[in-house]
Amino acid sequence: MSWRTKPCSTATLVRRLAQQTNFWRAMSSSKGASDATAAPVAAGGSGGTGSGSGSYKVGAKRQRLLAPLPASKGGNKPKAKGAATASYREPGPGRIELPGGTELTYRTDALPAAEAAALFATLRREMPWEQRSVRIMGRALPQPRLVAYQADGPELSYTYSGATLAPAPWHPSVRTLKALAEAAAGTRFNACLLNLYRSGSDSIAWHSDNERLFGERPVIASVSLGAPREFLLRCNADHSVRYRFRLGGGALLVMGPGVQQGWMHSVPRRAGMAGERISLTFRTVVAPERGATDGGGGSIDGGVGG
Ligand SMILES: O=C(O)CCC(=O)C(=O)O
Repeated sequence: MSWRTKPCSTATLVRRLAQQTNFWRAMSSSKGASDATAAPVAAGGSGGTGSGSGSYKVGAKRQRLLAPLPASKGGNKPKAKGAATASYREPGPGRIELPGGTELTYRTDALPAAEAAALFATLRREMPWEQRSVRIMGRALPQPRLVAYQADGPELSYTYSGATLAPAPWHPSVRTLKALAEAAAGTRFNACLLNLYRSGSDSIAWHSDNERLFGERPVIASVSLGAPREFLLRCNADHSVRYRFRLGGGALLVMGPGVQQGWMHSVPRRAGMAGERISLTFRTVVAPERGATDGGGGSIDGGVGG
């Protein structure tokens, strides 16, 4: 496969990220407490999960909350016990310690806005996006988003929800973002699943990426481009323990070791929300021969996030 665009400078992006990483390290060690101590924001608003506007306190410091997102319109009823009373913690960017000893790294500006917009346009145009059909309880259904998959080699195929993705070679822009994600996560990735959410009607249901081909405690890093969407995280042991992040263009989220074992994540449907979003989720396939073996962490397309 050949690509039309020139990649942007990996070195510049990685240097910038390293500077930010040092900044966050300094911040988190001086702050002492993790952002996860932020007071939870109760779910509310009209039928949704809360608007997320206003401010909240982290330790002694007051922080501005995320800009409001449109409230959900039905179809996103939480199923789990305790979920009806769920409230969401909405930490600011930085290193976030989750209950249970795992952690996330969250950045809102890993890429400058102009670069994020240019990368979105390139990948929107040049990726071989496909809408897959997945088997849910014996029925074939179209996935509510488009996907593309790239990896180091053809042996790194990825099977989930009963369908196999054969890897394409790296697109230069994806390779650039891989270097950015690797610098943030401190690990090497050999595969990337890209998701294209065409509007608020596209989504990804509660799931964890704990398939055995990713090994015991995988690190997964995502880069977001395009329109902002909510990314939700909930604790397997207590579904009322939840976090919400607003992943706008240029945001980066690293889910550290253990997150896929103790938590599920989703990008819920937000009917009426316009704007396309691309997420690039970088992973390391360690056991390609186990590609078809599900780790049992929930069906990626079996429900609606929310
Ligand atoms: O779009 C996102 O940020 C999440 C994607 C995701 O959960 C996945 O690809 O497994």
